[in-house]
Amino acid sequence: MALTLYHAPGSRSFRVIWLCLELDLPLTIETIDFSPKFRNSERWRALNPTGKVPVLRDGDFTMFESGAMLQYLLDAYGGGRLQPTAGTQAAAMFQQWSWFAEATLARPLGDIAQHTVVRPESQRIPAVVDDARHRASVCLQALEVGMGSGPYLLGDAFTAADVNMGYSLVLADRFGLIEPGLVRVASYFDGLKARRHFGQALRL
Ligand SMILES: N[C@@H](CCC(=O)N[C@@H](CS)C(=O)NCC(=O)O)C(=O)O
Repeated sequence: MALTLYHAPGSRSFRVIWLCLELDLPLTIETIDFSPKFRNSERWRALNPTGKVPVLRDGDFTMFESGAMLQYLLDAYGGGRLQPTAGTQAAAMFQQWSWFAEATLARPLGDIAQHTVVRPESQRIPAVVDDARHRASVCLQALEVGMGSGPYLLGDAFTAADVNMGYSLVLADRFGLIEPGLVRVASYFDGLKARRHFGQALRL
């Protein structure tokens, strides 16, 4: 194992750092220049053809997509920790919430980020932000009614699905979307934030 994460503070690389801390896996972190110029460079595109962050290396193996990185780390080095047994209903829920976190909830959150922070001001469209805030609220409401009584997505067991969701909730919180009515979501998020490695990962 020779894990290197190409990281930008505040980005989805948080998921990989948090999981490695929870699994006690040794990880070298290289903080990259998040500017569009660097991310569009040939050097970065060779590692991640999408021009996005993060990238994970394990020796001479390289991959992008943060959720897939988590699955790789669990399967290669997790020894059965932080994920349910494949083929069970718990594993189906693990997949449901992991995919929901990135493919459904993080989509509108990404649109908000693009049109408030990432793109140059001249390319930002306020109507996209309004629409994305609405779509994100619908997703958070789905989490509120769909997640059960917790404390984690799969009940008592903390899993990597919570790591996937944790970053999406960091973003939602950053955009002021965890509103007072989202009682379960707020208490779930508080529980994630109370984990020692959450704070440690966020500070890197
Ligand atoms: N689904 C991808 C999303 C990657 C992504 O959107 N990364 C953001 C940072 S968290 C980024 O690089 N944004 C810059 C851009 O899209 O221009 C993943 O989970 O790795």
